[in-house]
Amino acid sequence: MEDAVKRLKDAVINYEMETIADLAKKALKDGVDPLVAIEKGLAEGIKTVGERFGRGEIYLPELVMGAEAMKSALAVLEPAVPAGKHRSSAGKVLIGTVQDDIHEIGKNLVATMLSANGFEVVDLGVNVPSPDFVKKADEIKPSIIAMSALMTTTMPRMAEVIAPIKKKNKTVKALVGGAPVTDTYAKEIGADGYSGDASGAVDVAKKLVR
Ligand code: B12
Repeated sequence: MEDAVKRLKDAVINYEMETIADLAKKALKDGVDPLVAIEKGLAEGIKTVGERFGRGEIYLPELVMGAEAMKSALAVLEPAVPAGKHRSSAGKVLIGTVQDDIHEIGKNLVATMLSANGFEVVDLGVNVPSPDFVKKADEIKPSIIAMSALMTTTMPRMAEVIAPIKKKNKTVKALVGGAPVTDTYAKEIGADGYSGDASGAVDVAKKLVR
């Protein structure tokens, strides 16, 4: 079983876009927990790819290939993530990746995990203009507004959304995340919660709506 997870990690690192979906299917057939396959396999693989890109060892086309490989495997694994025990809505979450940022993999994972755990999730997608977040929050009145930012340059967009939303709605909670985001930064911009991974996001979201 560990082999299957390691194999998925390597398949992202080696950009196996054609074969990785089959590997994911096989892992499921062999009884591998889809969440473990995602977090210990795919996510670790893309982390390695990102580090290589950061060190200048590989270039954008390789980064794109790694991401594409991860996405094909996710298409198989995400629907297999077991739903939480309670199906009644735990609360409404408005989620999206902030303006000028097109990274969607982590945001999608968080959205999947939240809905698997009973939250009603409205996903605005990526590169969401800050005013759109505010407008949609006004319209659907979520209990939580969740934002993802993957770049140091786009993190400040989260503050741009939190301030006006909180001004209008005193009870809405802001949950933030993404690789460069930290707990300290989250507090600085007035967010109510932060998590470094998708399972943690569910725990924090549950606490926020309690
Ligand atoms: C894959 C990837 C891409 C893919 C994205 C594909 C897609 N459809 O999403 C592509 C190739 C398109 C891409 C493009 C770019 N990228 Co890029 N990319 C990455 C990479 C390697 C991995 C990101 C990822 O998907 N990780 C896997 C997921 C599972 O992890 P995650 O996103 O961190 O999410 C987890 C947690 O953070 C958390 N989380 C995430 N969101 C949220 C939200 C909430 C509410 C909560 C609670 C938790 C949470 O839970 C998730 C699950 O565990 C990172 C490297 C890295 N270390 O992050 C670089 C990285 C983010 N990219 C980077 C850069 C520079 C770019 C480009 C500018 C490159 C270029 N020159 O064009 C463009 C940006 C375009 C834009 N405007 O957005 C830099 C950013 C540097 C910085 N300034 O901060 C990084 C750090 C790479 C590097 N080392 O230099 N990228």
